[in-house]
Amino acid sequence: MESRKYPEPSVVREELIKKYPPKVAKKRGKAIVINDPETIPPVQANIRTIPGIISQRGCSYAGCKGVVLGPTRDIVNLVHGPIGCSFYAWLTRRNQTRPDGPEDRNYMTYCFSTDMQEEHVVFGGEKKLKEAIQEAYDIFHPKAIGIFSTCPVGLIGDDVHAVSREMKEKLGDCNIFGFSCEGYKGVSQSAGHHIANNQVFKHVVGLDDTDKGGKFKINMLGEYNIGGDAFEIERLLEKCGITMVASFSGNSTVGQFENSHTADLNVIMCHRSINYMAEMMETKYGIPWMKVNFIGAQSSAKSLRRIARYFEDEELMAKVEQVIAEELPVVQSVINEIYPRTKGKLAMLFVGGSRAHHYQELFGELGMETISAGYEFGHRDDYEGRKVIPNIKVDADSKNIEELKVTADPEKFKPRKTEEELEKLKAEGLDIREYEGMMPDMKKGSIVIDDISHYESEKLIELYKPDIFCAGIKEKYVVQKMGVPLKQLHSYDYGGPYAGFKGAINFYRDIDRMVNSRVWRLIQAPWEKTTELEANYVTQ
Ligand code: CFM
Repeated sequence: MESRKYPEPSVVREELIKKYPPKVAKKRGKAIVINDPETIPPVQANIRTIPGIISQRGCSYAGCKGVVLGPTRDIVNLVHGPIGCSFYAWLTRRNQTRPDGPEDRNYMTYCFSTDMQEEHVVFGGEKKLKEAIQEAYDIFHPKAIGIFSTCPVGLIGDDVHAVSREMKEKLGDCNIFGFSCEGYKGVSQSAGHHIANNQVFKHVVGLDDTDKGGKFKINMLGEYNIGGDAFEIERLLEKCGITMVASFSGNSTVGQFENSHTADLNVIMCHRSINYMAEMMETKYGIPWMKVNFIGAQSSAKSLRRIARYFEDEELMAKVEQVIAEELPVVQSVINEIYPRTKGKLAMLFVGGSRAHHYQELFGELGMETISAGYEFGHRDDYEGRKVIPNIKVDADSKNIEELKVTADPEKFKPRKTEEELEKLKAEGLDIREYEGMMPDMKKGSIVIDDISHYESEKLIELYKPDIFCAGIKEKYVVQKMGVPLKQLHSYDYGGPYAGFKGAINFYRDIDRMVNSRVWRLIQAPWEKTTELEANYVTQ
Protein backbone atom coordinates (compact mmCIF):
# COMPACT_ATOMS: atom_id res chain seq x y z
CA MET A 1 0.00 0.00 0.00
CA GLU A 2 1.33 3.42 -0.84
CA SER A 3 2.11 5.32 2.32
CA ARG A 4 0.15 8.47 2.83
CA LYS A 5 1.70 11.80 3.37
CA TYR A 6 0.16 13.72 6.20
CA PRO A 7 0.37 17.47 6.52
CA GLU A 8 2.54 18.84 9.34
CA PRO A 9 0.44 18.98 12.55
CA SER A 10 1.51 22.54 13.27
CA VAL A 11 0.43 23.58 9.77
CA VAL A 12 -2.92 21.88 10.31
CA ARG A 13 -3.40 23.70 13.60
CA GLU A 14 -2.66 27.00 11.90
CA GLU A 15 -5.06 26.22 9.05
CA LEU A 16 -7.88 25.41 11.47
CA ILE A 17 -7.78 28.77 13.20
CA LYS A 18 -6.45 31.18 10.61
CA LYS A 19 -9.85 32.30 9.33
CA TYR A 20 -11.14 33.18 12.79
CA PRO A 21 -11.03 36.73 14.11
CA PRO A 22 -7.88 37.10 16.27
CA LYS A 23 -9.62 36.77 19.65
CA VAL A 24 -11.52 33.68 18.56
CA ALA A 25 -8.38 32.19 17.02
CA LYS A 26 -6.51 32.68 20.28
CA LYS A 27 -9.21 30.97 22.27
CA ARG A 28 -9.74 28.09 19.84
CA GLY A 29 -5.99 27.68 19.55
CA LYS A 30 -5.84 26.57 23.18
CA ALA A 31 -8.34 23.81 22.46
CA ILE A 32 -6.31 22.44 19.53
CA VAL A 33 -3.27 20.63 20.78
CA ILE A 34 -0.55 18.58 19.13
CA ASN A 35 -0.20 15.51 21.28
CA ASP A 36 2.92 14.18 22.87
CA PRO A 37 2.13 11.15 25.00
CA GLU A 38 5.36 11.62 26.94
CA THR A 39 4.77 15.15 28.16
CA ILE A 40 0.98 15.57 27.65
CA PRO A 41 0.41 19.21 26.79
CA PRO A 42 -2.54 20.94 28.53
CA VAL A 43 -5.84 21.18 26.66
CA GLN A 44 -8.39 23.88 27.16
CA ALA A 45 -11.64 22.06 28.02
CA ASN A 46 -15.00 22.49 29.75
CA ILE A 47 -15.27 26.17 29.00
CA ARG A 48 -18.00 28.06 27.17
CA THR A 49 -18.34 27.58 23.46
CA ILE A 50 -17.82 30.81 21.53
CA PRO A 51 -21.24 32.08 20.43
CA GLY A 52 -21.76 31.72 16.70
CA ILE A 53 -19.55 28.68 16.39
CA ILE A 54 -21.38 25.54 15.38
CA SER A 55 -20.61 23.24 18.27
CA GLN A 56 -21.44 19.56 18.73
CA ARG A 57 -22.50 20.17 22.31
CA GLY A 58 -25.85 19.70 24.00
CA CYS A 59 -27.27 21.23 27.17
CA SER A 60 -27.36 20.42 30.84
CA TYR A 61 -30.93 19.12 30.64
CA ALA A 62 -29.82 16.68 27.93
CA GLY A 63 -27.04 15.38 30.16
CA CYS A 64 -29.28 14.96 33.17
CA LYS A 65 -32.60 13.79 31.80
CA GLY A 66 -31.50 12.08 28.64
CA VAL A 67 -28.11 10.68 29.45
CA VAL A 68 -28.02 9.64 33.08
CA LEU A 69 -31.67 9.08 34.02
CA GLY A 70 -33.06 8.27 30.58
CA PRO A 71 -32.10 4.58 30.49
CA THR A 72 -33.80 3.67 33.81
CA ARG A 73 -37.03 2.04 32.78
CA ASP A 74 -39.22 2.31 35.88
CA ILE A 75 -38.80 5.96 36.81
CA VAL A 76 -41.36 8.28 35.26
CA ASN A 77 -39.10 10.99 33.88
CA LEU A 78 -41.33 14.04 33.80
CA VAL A 79 -40.03 17.09 31.98
CA HIS A 80 -41.21 20.38 33.39
CA GLY A 81 -41.08 22.68 30.42
CA PRO A 82 -42.28 23.50 26.94
CA ILE A 83 -42.97 20.49 24.76
CA GLY A 84 -40.11 21.26 22.38
CA CYS A 85 -37.55 20.14 24.96
CA SER A 86 -39.12 16.70 24.81
CA PHE A 87 -39.24 16.32 21.04
CA TYR A 88 -35.49 15.85 20.94
CA ALA A 89 -35.34 13.69 24.04
CA TRP A 90 -37.66 10.92 22.99
CA LEU A 91 -35.79 7.67 22.35
CA THR A 92 -33.28 9.16 19.92
CA ARG A 93 -30.33 7.90 21.94
CA ARG A 94 -31.13 4.22 21.30
CA ASN A 95 -30.59 3.27 24.93
CA GLN A 96 -32.21 -0.11 25.30
CA THR A 97 -33.81 -1.94 28.18
CA ARG A 98 -35.03 -5.44 28.91
CA PRO A 99 -37.83 -5.68 31.47
CA ASP A 100 -37.62 -8.82 33.64
CA GLY A 101 -41.18 -9.85 32.87
CA PRO A 102 -44.69 -8.57 32.28
CA GLU A 103 -44.83 -7.19 35.83
CA ASP A 104 -41.70 -5.11 35.34
CA ARG A 105 -42.47 -1.51 34.39
CA ASN A 106 -41.03 0.19 31.38
CA TYR A 107 -41.86 3.85 30.88
CA MET A 108 -39.07 4.52 28.43
CA THR A 109 -41.32 4.40 25.43
CA TYR A 110 -43.42 7.23 26.88
CA CYS A 111 -42.70 10.92 26.78
CA PHE A 112 -43.81 12.87 29.85
CA SER A 113 -43.97 16.64 29.80
CA THR A 114 -45.92 19.38 31.58
CA ASP A 115 -46.22 21.11 28.21
CA MET A 116 -45.64 24.54 29.69
CA GLN A 117 -47.50 27.37 27.95
CA GLU A 118 -47.04 31.12 28.04
CA GLU A 119 -49.60 31.32 30.82
CA HIS A 120 -47.37 29.16 33.05
CA VAL A 121 -44.27 31.11 32.17
CA VAL A 122 -46.05 34.31 33.22
CA PHE A 123 -48.01 33.11 36.26
CA GLY A 124 -45.87 30.15 37.36
CA GLY A 125 -45.99 26.48 36.51
CA GLU A 126 -45.95 24.77 39.90
CA LYS A 127 -49.67 24.06 39.89
CA LYS A 128 -49.43 22.47 36.48
CA LEU A 129 -46.48 20.41 37.66
CA LYS A 130 -48.39 19.11 40.67
CA GLU A 131 -51.28 18.15 38.43
CA ALA A 132 -48.94 16.36 36.06
CA ILE A 133 -47.34 14.40 38.90
CA GLN A 134 -50.78 13.44 40.17
CA GLU A 135 -51.86 12.38 36.70
CA ALA A 136 -48.75 10.25 36.16
CA TYR A 137 -49.25 8.69 39.57
CA ASP A 138 -52.90 7.91 38.99
CA ILE A 139 -52.23 6.27 35.65
CA PHE A 140 -49.01 4.37 36.38
CA HIS A 141 -48.46 4.16 40.16
CA PRO A 142 -44.71 4.28 39.55
CA LYS A 143 -42.12 3.66 42.27
CA ALA A 144 -40.42 6.90 41.41
CA ILE A 145 -40.93 10.13 39.48
CA GLY A 146 -38.08 12.39 38.47
CA ILE A 147 -38.81 16.03 37.61
CA PHE A 148 -36.49 17.67 35.10
CA SER A 149 -36.23 21.44 34.84
CA THR A 150 -35.90 23.09 31.46
CA CYS A 151 -34.70 26.68 31.00
CA PRO A 152 -37.94 28.58 31.71
CA VAL A 153 -38.39 26.78 35.02
CA GLY A 154 -35.23 28.32 36.38
CA LEU A 155 -35.99 31.69 34.82
CA ILE A 156 -39.40 32.03 36.47
CA GLY A 157 -38.30 30.36 39.70
CA ASP A 158 -40.62 27.35 39.90
CA ASP A 159 -39.36 25.29 42.83
CA VAL A 160 -39.33 21.72 41.54
CA HIS A 161 -37.74 20.49 44.76
CA ALA A 162 -40.48 21.89 46.98
CA VAL A 163 -43.16 20.49 44.66
CA SER A 164 -41.42 17.10 44.69
CA ARG A 165 -41.29 17.05 48.48
CA GLU A 166 -44.92 18.05 48.79
CA MET A 167 -46.15 15.48 46.29
CA LYS A 168 -43.94 12.74 47.72
CA GLU A 169 -45.52 13.33 51.12
CA LYS A 170 -49.00 13.53 49.68
CA LEU A 171 -48.77 10.35 47.62
CA GLY A 172 -46.87 8.37 50.25
CA ASP A 173 -45.59 5.44 48.20
CA CYS A 174 -43.75 7.14 45.37
CA ASN A 175 -40.23 8.54 45.57
CA ILE A 176 -40.31 11.96 43.91
CA PHE A 177 -37.24 14.07 43.34
CA GLY A 178 -36.39 17.08 41.21
CA PHE A 179 -33.38 18.13 39.15
CA SER A 180 -32.33 21.75 38.65
CA CYS A 181 -30.82 20.85 35.32
CA GLU A 182 -31.95 23.86 33.31
CA GLY A 183 -30.28 23.87 29.93
CA TYR A 184 -28.26 26.95 30.73
CA LYS A 185 -26.58 25.42 33.80
CA GLY A 186 -22.92 24.86 33.01
CA VAL A 187 -21.39 24.90 29.56
CA SER A 188 -22.59 21.55 28.18
CA GLN A 189 -24.37 18.33 29.04
CA SER A 190 -21.51 17.58 31.42
CA ALA A 191 -23.10 19.83 34.04
CA GLY A 192 -26.29 17.80 33.76
CA HIS A 193 -24.39 14.59 34.50
CA HIS A 194 -23.14 16.05 37.74
CA ILE A 195 -26.60 17.31 38.73
CA ALA A 196 -28.08 13.88 37.96
CA ASN A 197 -25.40 12.10 40.00
CA ASN A 198 -26.04 14.36 42.98
CA GLN A 199 -29.79 13.87 43.09
CA VAL A 200 -29.76 10.13 42.48
CA PHE A 201 -27.15 9.82 45.20
CA LYS A 202 -29.15 11.99 47.61
CA HIS A 203 -32.61 10.60 46.97
CA VAL A 204 -32.23 7.00 45.84
CA VAL A 205 -28.91 5.27 46.54
CA GLY A 206 -28.81 3.45 49.87
CA LEU A 207 -32.56 3.05 50.44
CA ASP A 208 -32.59 -0.76 50.26
CA ASP A 209 -30.11 -2.72 52.36
CA THR A 210 -31.22 -6.18 51.22
CA ASP A 211 -28.28 -8.43 50.50
CA LYS A 212 -29.28 -10.01 47.24
CA GLY A 213 -26.37 -12.48 47.29
CA GLY A 214 -23.46 -13.08 44.95
CA LYS A 215 -19.83 -13.57 45.78
CA PHE A 216 -18.32 -10.87 43.60
CA LYS A 217 -20.63 -7.89 43.57
CA ILE A 218 -20.04 -4.86 41.42
CA ASN A 219 -21.90 -1.85 40.09
CA MET A 220 -21.37 -0.90 36.48
CA LEU A 221 -21.18 2.90 36.30
CA GLY A 222 -21.43 4.92 33.11
CA GLU A 223 -22.67 2.24 30.75
CA TYR A 224 -25.92 3.36 29.16
CA ASN A 225 -26.80 0.41 26.98
CA ILE A 226 -26.71 2.17 23.65
CA GLY A 227 -27.48 -0.35 20.93
CA GLY A 228 -27.48 -3.12 23.55
CA ASP A 229 -23.90 -2.69 24.83
CA ALA A 230 -24.92 -3.40 28.42
CA PHE A 231 -26.54 -6.69 27.39
CA GLU A 232 -23.22 -7.94 26.05
CA ILE A 233 -21.34 -6.78 29.15
CA GLU A 234 -23.96 -8.41 31.38
CA ARG A 235 -23.52 -11.63 29.44
CA LEU A 236 -19.78 -11.61 30.04
CA LEU A 237 -20.02 -10.74 33.72
CA GLU A 238 -22.57 -13.44 34.29
CA LYS A 239 -20.46 -15.99 32.47
CA CYS A 240 -17.57 -15.13 34.77
CA GLY A 241 -19.72 -15.38 37.90
CA ILE A 242 -19.60 -11.67 38.68
CA THR A 243 -22.84 -10.23 40.04
CA MET A 244 -23.95 -6.83 38.84
CA VAL A 245 -25.94 -5.25 41.66
CA ALA A 246 -26.72 -2.07 39.76
CA SER A 247 -26.06 -0.48 36.46
CA PHE A 248 -25.95 3.32 36.29
CA SER A 249 -27.95 3.34 34.19
CA GLY A 250 -28.16 1.12 31.08
CA ASN A 251 -30.90 -1.50 31.45
CA SER A 252 -31.43 -0.34 35.03
CA THR A 253 -34.24 0.01 37.54
CA VAL A 254 -34.73 2.32 40.47
CA GLY A 255 -34.56 -0.75 42.73
CA GLN A 256 -31.00 -1.38 41.55
CA PHE A 257 -29.93 2.16 42.49
CA GLU A 258 -31.53 1.78 45.94
CA ASN A 259 -29.57 -1.40 46.52
CA SER A 260 -26.29 -0.35 44.87
CA HIS A 261 -24.46 0.41 48.12
CA THR A 262 -24.37 -3.35 48.81
CA ALA A 263 -21.82 -3.89 46.01
CA ASP A 264 -18.12 -4.29 46.78
CA LEU A 265 -16.66 -2.51 43.78
CA ASN A 266 -17.73 0.24 41.41
CA VAL A 267 -16.37 -0.07 37.91
CA ILE A 268 -16.59 2.97 35.65
CA MET A 269 -17.03 2.81 31.91
CA CYS A 270 -17.71 6.47 31.19
CA HIS A 271 -15.58 8.47 33.55
CA ARG A 272 -16.95 11.81 32.44
CA SER A 273 -20.58 11.26 33.22
CA ILE A 274 -20.39 9.38 36.49
CA ASN A 275 -17.11 9.72 38.35
CA TYR A 276 -18.99 11.86 40.90
CA MET A 277 -21.20 8.93 41.89
CA ALA A 278 -18.19 6.65 42.37
CA GLU A 279 -16.42 9.15 44.58
CA MET A 280 -19.51 9.89 46.66
CA MET A 281 -20.24 6.18 47.13
CA GLU A 282 -16.70 5.53 48.23
CA THR A 283 -16.83 8.32 50.82
CA LYS A 284 -20.22 7.38 52.17
CA TYR A 285 -20.15 3.59 51.94
CA GLY A 286 -16.49 2.60 51.49
CA ILE A 287 -16.80 1.10 48.00
CA PRO A 288 -13.61 1.59 45.93
CA TRP A 289 -13.84 2.37 42.23
CA MET A 290 -11.85 1.39 39.20
CA LYS A 291 -11.96 2.51 35.56
CA VAL A 292 -12.69 -0.20 33.02
CA ASN A 293 -13.29 -0.24 29.29
CA PHE A 294 -15.39 -2.84 27.53
CA ILE A 295 -14.93 -1.23 24.13
CA GLY A 296 -12.35 -3.28 22.24
CA ALA A 297 -11.71 -7.01 22.59
CA GLN A 298 -8.36 -6.60 24.31
CA SER A 299 -9.64 -3.94 26.69
CA SER A 300 -12.65 -6.11 27.50
CA ALA A 301 -10.33 -8.97 28.40
CA LYS A 302 -8.16 -6.63 30.42
CA SER A 303 -11.16 -5.19 32.26
CA LEU A 304 -12.43 -8.63 33.24
CA ARG A 305 -8.97 -9.57 34.49
CA ARG A 306 -8.73 -6.40 36.54
CA ILE A 307 -12.08 -6.97 38.20
CA ALA A 308 -10.95 -10.49 39.10
CA ARG A 309 -7.67 -9.19 40.48
CA TYR A 310 -9.47 -6.70 42.66
CA PHE A 311 -11.34 -9.54 44.33
CA GLU A 312 -8.06 -11.47 44.72
CA ASP A 313 -9.81 -14.78 44.20
CA GLU A 314 -7.98 -17.58 42.42
CA GLU A 315 -11.14 -19.28 41.26
CA LEU A 316 -12.54 -16.08 39.77
CA MET A 317 -9.25 -15.35 38.03
CA ALA A 318 -9.26 -18.83 36.52
CA LYS A 319 -12.86 -18.47 35.41
CA VAL A 320 -12.15 -15.14 33.76
CA GLU A 321 -9.20 -16.67 31.89
CA GLN A 322 -11.42 -19.50 30.75
CA VAL A 323 -14.09 -17.08 29.46
CA ILE A 324 -11.49 -15.01 27.63
CA ALA A 325 -10.02 -18.16 26.10
CA GLU A 326 -13.47 -19.14 24.89
CA GLU A 327 -14.37 -15.75 23.47
CA LEU A 328 -11.19 -14.39 21.92
CA PRO A 329 -10.47 -16.92 19.14
CA VAL A 330 -13.66 -16.05 17.27
CA VAL A 331 -12.84 -12.36 17.57
CA GLN A 332 -9.32 -13.00 16.33
CA SER A 333 -10.52 -14.93 13.31
CA VAL A 334 -12.72 -11.99 12.28
CA ILE A 335 -9.80 -9.58 12.77
CA ASN A 336 -7.62 -11.84 10.61
CA GLU A 337 -10.18 -11.73 7.85
CA ILE A 338 -10.78 -7.98 7.95
CA TYR A 339 -7.38 -6.59 8.92
CA PRO A 340 -5.81 -6.65 5.44
CA ARG A 341 -8.66 -4.44 4.20
CA THR A 342 -8.62 -1.93 7.06
CA LYS A 343 -4.93 -1.76 7.96
CA GLY A 344 -3.42 1.69 7.62
CA LYS A 345 -6.74 3.47 7.19
CA LEU A 346 -7.37 6.73 8.99
CA ALA A 347 -10.04 7.48 11.56
CA MET A 348 -11.10 10.66 13.30
CA LEU A 349 -13.28 10.63 16.39
CA PHE A 350 -15.14 13.59 17.83
CA VAL A 351 -17.67 12.34 20.34
CA GLY A 352 -19.01 13.12 23.79
CA GLY A 353 -16.81 12.69 26.80
CA SER A 354 -15.47 9.14 26.65
CA ARG A 355 -16.06 7.35 23.38
CA ALA A 356 -13.54 9.40 21.42
CA HIS A 357 -11.02 7.65 23.64
CA HIS A 358 -12.54 4.18 23.99
CA TYR A 359 -13.20 3.57 20.31
CA GLN A 360 -9.58 4.14 19.38
CA GLU A 361 -9.08 0.63 20.80
CA LEU A 362 -11.43 -0.94 18.28
CA PHE A 363 -9.87 0.94 15.38
CA GLY A 364 -6.45 -0.08 16.63
CA GLU A 365 -7.50 -3.73 16.51
CA LEU A 366 -8.29 -3.23 12.82
CA GLY A 367 -4.87 -1.67 12.23
CA MET A 368 -6.44 1.75 11.76
CA GLU A 369 -4.92 4.90 13.09
CA THR A 370 -6.72 7.67 14.92
CA ILE A 371 -5.00 10.75 13.62
CA SER A 372 -7.20 13.26 15.39
CA ALA A 373 -9.75 13.04 18.19
CA GLY A 374 -11.54 15.08 20.77
CA TYR A 375 -14.45 15.30 23.14
CA GLU A 376 -17.45 17.58 22.93
CA PHE A 377 -17.58 18.27 26.65
CA GLY A 378 -14.82 16.25 28.33
CA HIS A 379 -12.83 17.89 31.09
CA ARG A 380 -9.05 18.15 31.20
CA ASP A 381 -8.84 14.95 33.26
CA ASP A 382 -10.54 13.02 30.45
CA TYR A 383 -7.75 14.15 28.14
CA GLU A 384 -4.72 14.41 30.36
CA GLY A 385 -5.58 12.04 33.21
CA ARG A 386 -6.88 12.61 36.72
CA LYS A 387 -3.51 13.80 37.95
CA VAL A 388 -4.33 17.26 36.56
CA ILE A 389 -7.51 17.62 38.65
CA PRO A 390 -5.85 19.72 41.38
CA ASN A 391 -4.65 22.15 38.68
CA ILE A 392 -7.98 22.64 36.94
CA LYS A 393 -9.15 26.22 37.21
CA VAL A 394 -12.56 26.51 38.84
CA ASP A 395 -14.48 29.15 36.91
CA ALA A 396 -17.88 30.73 37.46
CA ASP A 397 -19.58 28.10 35.31
CA SER A 398 -18.20 25.14 37.21
CA LYS A 399 -18.90 26.87 40.53
CA ASN A 400 -22.57 26.92 39.59
CA ILE A 401 -22.80 23.15 39.92
CA GLU A 402 -23.34 21.96 43.44
CA GLU A 403 -20.63 19.82 45.04
CA LEU A 404 -22.31 17.66 47.64
CA LYS A 405 -20.61 17.48 51.01
CA VAL A 406 -20.48 13.76 51.57
CA THR A 407 -19.33 12.06 54.75
CA ALA A 408 -19.07 8.44 55.86
CA ASP A 409 -22.45 6.98 56.78
CA PRO A 410 -22.43 6.28 60.53
CA GLU A 411 -24.02 2.85 60.01
CA LYS A 412 -23.49 1.85 56.42
CA PHE A 413 -19.88 2.85 55.87
CA LYS A 414 -17.85 -0.33 55.53
CA PRO A 415 -14.46 -0.12 53.82
CA ARG A 416 -14.31 -3.04 51.37
CA LYS A 417 -10.53 -2.98 51.48
CA THR A 418 -8.12 -1.26 53.83
CA GLU A 419 -5.95 1.54 52.47
CA GLU A 420 -2.96 -0.83 52.74
CA GLU A 421 -4.75 -3.46 50.68
CA LEU A 422 -5.62 -0.88 48.06
CA GLU A 423 -2.05 0.41 47.99
CA LYS A 424 -0.82 -3.13 47.52
CA LEU A 425 -3.19 -3.66 44.59
CA LYS A 426 -2.08 -0.37 43.09
CA ALA A 427 1.57 -1.35 43.47
CA GLU A 428 0.74 -4.51 41.55
CA GLY A 429 -0.53 -2.35 38.70
CA LEU A 430 -4.25 -2.20 39.44
CA ASP A 431 -5.15 1.42 38.88
CA ILE A 432 -7.70 2.00 41.60
CA ARG A 433 -9.28 5.51 41.51
CA GLU A 434 -7.32 6.32 38.39
CA TYR A 435 -8.05 7.38 34.83
CA GLU A 436 -5.14 8.17 32.57
CA GLY A 437 -7.22 9.96 29.94
CA MET A 438 -7.11 9.88 26.17
CA MET A 439 -3.79 11.53 25.37
CA PRO A 440 -1.32 8.95 26.71
CA ASP A 441 -2.92 6.46 24.31
CA MET A 442 -2.55 8.68 21.25
CA LYS A 443 0.50 8.98 19.07
CA LYS A 444 2.95 11.83 19.08
CA GLY A 445 1.85 14.40 16.51
CA SER A 446 -1.82 13.41 16.59
CA ILE A 447 -4.15 16.35 16.97
CA VAL A 448 -6.45 16.63 19.97
CA ILE A 449 -9.30 19.11 19.62
CA ASP A 450 -11.80 19.97 22.32
CA ASP A 451 -15.34 21.05 21.40
CA ILE A 452 -14.49 20.97 17.71
CA SER A 453 -16.46 23.37 15.53
CA HIS A 454 -18.17 22.46 12.31
CA TYR A 455 -15.74 24.59 10.38
CA GLU A 456 -12.73 22.90 11.97
CA SER A 457 -14.11 19.43 11.16
CA GLU A 458 -14.50 20.35 7.52
CA LYS A 459 -10.96 21.72 7.39
CA LEU A 460 -9.58 18.58 9.02
CA ILE A 461 -11.36 16.41 6.48
CA GLU A 462 -10.02 18.49 3.62
CA LEU A 463 -6.48 18.27 4.94
CA TYR A 464 -6.32 14.61 5.91
CA LYS A 465 -9.03 12.93 3.83
CA PRO A 466 -9.72 10.37 6.55
CA ASP A 467 -11.29 7.02 5.67
CA ILE A 468 -13.90 7.40 8.36
CA PHE A 469 -15.15 10.20 10.57
CA CYS A 470 -16.94 9.38 13.84
CA ALA A 471 -19.37 11.88 15.34
CA GLY A 472 -23.13 12.34 15.62
CA ILE A 473 -26.25 12.98 13.62
CA LYS A 474 -25.62 16.73 13.33
CA GLU A 475 -22.35 16.07 11.51
CA LYS A 476 -23.30 12.94 9.61
CA TYR A 477 -24.68 14.17 6.34
CA VAL A 478 -22.39 17.13 5.83
CA VAL A 479 -19.38 14.86 6.26
CA GLN A 480 -20.85 12.21 3.98
CA LYS A 481 -21.48 14.82 1.31
CA MET A 482 -17.75 15.41 1.44
CA GLY A 483 -17.29 11.78 0.39
CA VAL A 484 -16.25 10.47 3.79
CA PRO A 485 -18.38 7.87 5.61
CA LEU A 486 -19.53 8.96 9.06
CA LYS A 487 -20.11 6.44 11.81
CA GLN A 488 -22.36 7.73 14.55
CA LEU A 489 -20.70 6.80 17.79
CA HIS A 490 -23.55 8.13 19.90
CA SER A 491 -26.48 6.12 18.57
CA TYR A 492 -24.39 3.66 16.48
CA ASP A 493 -26.66 4.50 13.52
CA TYR A 494 -28.74 1.35 13.33
CA GLY A 495 -26.09 -0.98 14.73
CA GLY A 496 -24.60 -2.35 17.88
CA PRO A 497 -23.86 -3.67 20.34
CA TYR A 498 -20.21 -2.73 20.01
CA ALA A 499 -19.10 -3.52 23.56
CA GLY A 500 -17.43 -6.72 24.70
CA PHE A 501 -16.35 -9.53 22.37
CA LYS A 502 -19.47 -9.96 20.28
CA GLY A 503 -19.79 -6.20 20.04
CA ALA A 504 -16.23 -5.91 18.75
CA ILE A 505 -17.07 -8.28 15.92
CA ASN A 506 -20.12 -6.19 15.01
CA PHE A 507 -17.97 -3.09 14.94
CA TYR A 508 -15.22 -4.60 12.79
CA ARG A 509 -17.78 -5.72 10.23
CA ASP A 510 -19.61 -2.37 10.16
CA ILE A 511 -16.36 -0.43 9.79
CA ASP A 512 -15.05 -2.77 7.10
CA ARG A 513 -18.22 -2.17 5.11
CA MET A 514 -17.96 1.58 5.51
CA VAL A 515 -14.29 2.17 4.77
CA ASN A 516 -14.17 -0.25 1.87
CA SER A 517 -17.31 0.77 0.07
CA ARG A 518 -16.55 2.48 -3.24
CA VAL A 519 -19.73 4.51 -3.15
CA TRP A 520 -18.07 7.39 -1.30
CA ARG A 521 -15.77 8.12 -4.23
CA LEU A 522 -18.78 8.63 -6.46
CA ILE A 523 -20.31 11.32 -4.35
CA GLN A 524 -20.38 14.84 -5.57
CA ALA A 525 -21.63 17.39 -3.10
CA PRO A 526 -23.87 20.22 -4.31
CA TRP A 527 -21.09 22.72 -3.67
CA GLU A 528 -18.77 20.74 -5.92
CA LYS A 529 -21.23 20.81 -8.80
CA THR A 530 -21.77 24.55 -8.52
CA THR A 531 -18.58 26.13 -7.36
CA GLU A 532 -20.16 29.54 -7.08
CA LEU A 533 -22.68 28.80 -4.37
CA GLU A 534 -24.58 31.88 -3.44
CA ALA A 535 -25.98 32.82 -0.09
CA ASN A 536 -29.08 34.99 0.02
CA TYR A 537 -29.57 37.41 2.84
CA VAL A 538 -32.58 39.51 3.65
CA THR A 539 -31.00 42.90 4.00
CA GLN A 540 -33.79 45.27 4.76
FE1 CFM B 1 -20.41 9.05 28.61
FE2 CFM B 1 -22.20 8.22 27.04
FE3 CFM B 1 -20.02 9.49 26.26
FE4 CFM B 1 -21.88 10.83 27.66
FE5 CFM B 1 -23.32 11.45 25.50
FE6 CFM B 1 -23.67 8.89 24.87
FE7 CFM B 1 -21.49 10.17 24.16
MO1 CFM B 1 -23.79 10.76 23.05
S1 CFM B 1 -22.55 9.31 28.86
S2 CFM B 1 -19.75 10.92 27.76
S3 CFM B 1 -23.26 12.53 27.35
S4 CFM B 1 -20.20 7.57 27.02
S5 CFM B 1 -25.08 10.46 24.89
S6 CFM B 1 -23.77 7.09 26.08
S7 CFM B 1 -22.65 8.80 23.07
S8 CFM B 1 -22.18 12.16 23.91
S9 CFM B 1 -19.28 9.76 24.31
